[in-house]
Amino acid sequence: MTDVVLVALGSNLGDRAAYLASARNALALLRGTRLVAASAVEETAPFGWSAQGPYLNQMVALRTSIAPLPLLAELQRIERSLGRVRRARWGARTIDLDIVRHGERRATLATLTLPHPGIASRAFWQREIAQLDGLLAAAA
Ligand code: A4P
Ligand code: MG
Repeated sequence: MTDVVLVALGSNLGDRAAYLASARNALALLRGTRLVAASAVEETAPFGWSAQGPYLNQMVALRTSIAPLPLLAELQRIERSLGRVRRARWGARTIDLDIVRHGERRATLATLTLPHPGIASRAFWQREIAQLDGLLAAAA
């Protein structure tokens, strides 16, 4: 049983494009997982805390058998492997990986909200989701 999962990538420290590429590679290597589509990479102005540099953002679609909470743990492991240090919420980071959608699943746990509540307020996520939905429909 696999689900289509959308994962958002964001980086605003160091070699941002290289962090996105390393994260895509690590996601594609997860057990029981294929990376099936990727949106364009977009440069975006920071929201939240404004005294930080611009982000490169991208979203990818995975087909995976990994359930939401173990997948969140894998994303946090990848973040750590790419040098992410948790400082301020919404502060600068080498890589941030968020689960935007996990199939049709809904969750309101302390550690995981699905779908991600940021969808409504982030125009760049809405553009990336539209791109991925188009790519997935064309491949179906
Ligand atoms: N968490 C809950 N739901 C989820 C989910 N669906 N996916 C929890 C991933 N994590 C989820 O995240 C804090 C906690 O959220 C996690 O421990 C997890 O249990 P974090 O990655 O530790 O910290 P964070 O990223 O600073 O907080 P958060 O709330 O994820 O921030 P965002 O929403 O990711 O914002 N500006 C631009 N232009 N582009 C960006 O990508 N990103 C941020 C961070 C700020 N400004 C930005 C961007
Ligand atoms: Mg995050």
